[in-house]
Amino acid sequence: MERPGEARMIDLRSDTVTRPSRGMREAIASAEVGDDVFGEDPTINALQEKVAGLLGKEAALFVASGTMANTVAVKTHVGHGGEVIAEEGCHIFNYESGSSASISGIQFRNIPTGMGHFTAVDVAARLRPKEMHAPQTKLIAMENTHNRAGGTVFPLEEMKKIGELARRNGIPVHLDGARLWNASIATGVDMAEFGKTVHSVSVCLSKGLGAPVGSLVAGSKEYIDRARVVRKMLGGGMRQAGILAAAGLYAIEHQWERLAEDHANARLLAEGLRRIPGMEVDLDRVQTNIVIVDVREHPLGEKGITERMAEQGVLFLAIGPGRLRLVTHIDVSRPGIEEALERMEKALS
Ligand code: TLP
Repeated sequence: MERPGEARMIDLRSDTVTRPSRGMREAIASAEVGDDVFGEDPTINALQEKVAGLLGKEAALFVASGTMANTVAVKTHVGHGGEVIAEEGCHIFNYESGSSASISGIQFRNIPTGMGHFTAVDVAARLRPKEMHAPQTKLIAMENTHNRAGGTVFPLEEMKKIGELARRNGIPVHLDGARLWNASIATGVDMAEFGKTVHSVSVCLSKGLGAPVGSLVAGSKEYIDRARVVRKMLGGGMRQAGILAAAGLYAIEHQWERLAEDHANARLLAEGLRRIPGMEVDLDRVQTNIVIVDVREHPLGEKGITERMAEQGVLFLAIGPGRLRLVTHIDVSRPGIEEALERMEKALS
């Protein structure tokens, strides 16, 4: 879909930058609403039911953002002083302003990985002994797809093994599935298959799906009843927010399947960027809509490159020394990607 302004500015900073499509705005305008703190917003109720079903869970709860979804999920699982096993580069640990520590009072035990996914063996080695000197393992958290690793998919088979290990040890598992929509499209595996391996899942509507706002946490009915209290405590109880839920329902129906286009565009982008001297892309990581570029050998460095390309109307992020991140999404179609590549080859070769 071509959008006005695309030729001028190509924004690949994130899949969060998308604007609601015309159909989505119509769905928003005609949404039926009620007071959701009383549980009376029919559109929110419909969205929660829909997403719970997609994730193979009994219930789901609509929240404002992915960060709030993860915060509510963690706080509902873990009391103060608990330890959470999670991957080193994961979003919960690195990009949520320390909410798990400050709001839930937990500490992390991190697993370093290259590709963003760990194994049941990695987890087993980090379970704490049940004795008074040790912090107690209270949660295992996974991320699928893994943002910082480059949109990589956490393999279902390993998730199953981790889920079994966790169950044997009486520890819950949370999945940050902000981009589980992408994982499902990339693998052909139903989201419910991933969802069944864990106790709680968060998903975002405002990433690749293209909705303006909103995330959900899903789990058992008992868990979601407790999560609703945590959401209220955090000030996240919204009222006639069905106008937001309507965008989410529209996105699931009309803008989910098309993520395959974003994945194809990411591959095109990755292959093109590799032609620029000083830019390296590990194609094994380009499994969905994120492209991580290693520019340690490029004379301009990550900062110089982002600045020069911003002048040329192509936006993306430097996410660490020698690392760039480009994300494909609904507002940049294939010609937009080709144009971005052309401008980059010209300005950076
Ligand atoms: N990620 C954003 C930034 O915060 C980095 C992005 O541009 O990718 N889980 C994962 C895996 C995420 O990537 C994000 C957002 C979140 C949770 C949080 O979602 P929001 O931004 O809605 O709080």
